[in-house]
Amino acid sequence: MLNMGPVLAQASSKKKLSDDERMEWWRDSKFGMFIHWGAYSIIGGERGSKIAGGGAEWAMDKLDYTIEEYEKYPEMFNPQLFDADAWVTMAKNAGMKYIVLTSKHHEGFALWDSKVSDYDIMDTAPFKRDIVKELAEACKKQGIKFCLYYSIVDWHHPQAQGNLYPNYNISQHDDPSVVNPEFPKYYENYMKPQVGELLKNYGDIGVVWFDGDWISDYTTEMGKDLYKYIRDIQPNTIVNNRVDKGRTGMDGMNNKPGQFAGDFGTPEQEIPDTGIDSDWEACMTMNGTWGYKPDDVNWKSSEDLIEKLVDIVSKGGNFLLNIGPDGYGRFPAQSIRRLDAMGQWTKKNGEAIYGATASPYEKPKWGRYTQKDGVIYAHVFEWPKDGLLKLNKDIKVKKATLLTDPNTELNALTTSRELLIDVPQLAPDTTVSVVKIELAK
Ligand code: FHN
Repeated sequence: MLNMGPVLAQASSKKKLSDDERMEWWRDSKFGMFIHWGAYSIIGGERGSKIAGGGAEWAMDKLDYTIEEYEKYPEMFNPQLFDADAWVTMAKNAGMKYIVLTSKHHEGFALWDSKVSDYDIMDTAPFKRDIVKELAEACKKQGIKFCLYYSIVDWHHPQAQGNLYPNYNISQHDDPSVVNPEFPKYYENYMKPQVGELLKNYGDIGVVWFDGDWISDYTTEMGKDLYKYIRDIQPNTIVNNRVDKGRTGMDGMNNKPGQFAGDFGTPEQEIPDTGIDSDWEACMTMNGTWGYKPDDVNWKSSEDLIEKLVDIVSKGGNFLLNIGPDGYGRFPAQSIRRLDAMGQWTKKNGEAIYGATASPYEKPKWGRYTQKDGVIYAHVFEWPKDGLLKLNKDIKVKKATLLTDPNTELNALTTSRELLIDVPQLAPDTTVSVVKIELAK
């Protein structure tokens, strides 16, 4: 029996909600933190003079570790500087409303006290602290939704990684001509029970975020079965579309609505061109890697990340922005600086983000629109040099103000071609400035 502690023990089994009610908190949240953390965070994408290309969480594959060689990293995973409360506070201060932690990535190492496996934080690692539990408690205390990522791909489990079969290596997981007949046993006796542990022992789980759906061994029958299994345990949990086989490439959208299980699409490292009439969440890295990789200095600027948040919300999506903590349990300083900058912006402009949706108007050249409760928010990326903001003429203004200065009404004039709003010469924000337009009935 796990000692869940007082906070999680209070987790309730609430009444079953309708789909719209179930999705409501997630749709309103708009901004979440992805955390890629595991034994790969010690490796940092480097092995001798070799640097892994792309994501450092793929170190086991990219740097050619055998299972035995790789096992020594979980055996030394001892992140003494891990502080769940501090992580949650950083997410919260950035304006994020939920956290998705990689409970087990492709490497197969579980960050919680799994009774199904010894390849976990309690039995293999010297750390011997249940990371999932600590983070779940910290989220609950600070009012952030706690969510878990789980990888279907498992390079460590003998029935999943397929090395038992001739000419099969971990990079060939997506080759349909290579079938691993042992995989269904891994699914039934290992993967499903592990997912069950996560849903039964850590209180309410906001989202279960699967990954690794592309491997040919995993079937749509398994996906539908898993989705039902999860909702039977926690009826109100939300599950991403990678639980099944419906996503298309990296765009993550479900191309056949209704045919596959899953509650939302998961575009990865990209933002759709226009709004999409279904739930979706774009996940993205701050540099070019999900797992910690000091060699990667390709950081997106804070301004760029703020614009991406706005762009996504203006198209009806959520933004899941990644952090790759190091092997000691620290967020990279570059990530912390970007979280701070996003927090300063969301504190001033959050009204135009949380609970907002796509507007019916085409995106303007100078920025984006969001809308909520009879208000259009004009997010201006490029402040007009002539002091005249040109908007869609169908927007009927009752009152226009700067979001950060509600007492100064701005003059508005509709011409035959556009709506003109007279704005101050100087942009109120150094990144995205927001003009609030209350609509006439
Ligand atoms: O292979 C993974 C990758 O490491 C990372 O976890 C991302 C996050 O969406 N998903 C994968 C590929 O789709």
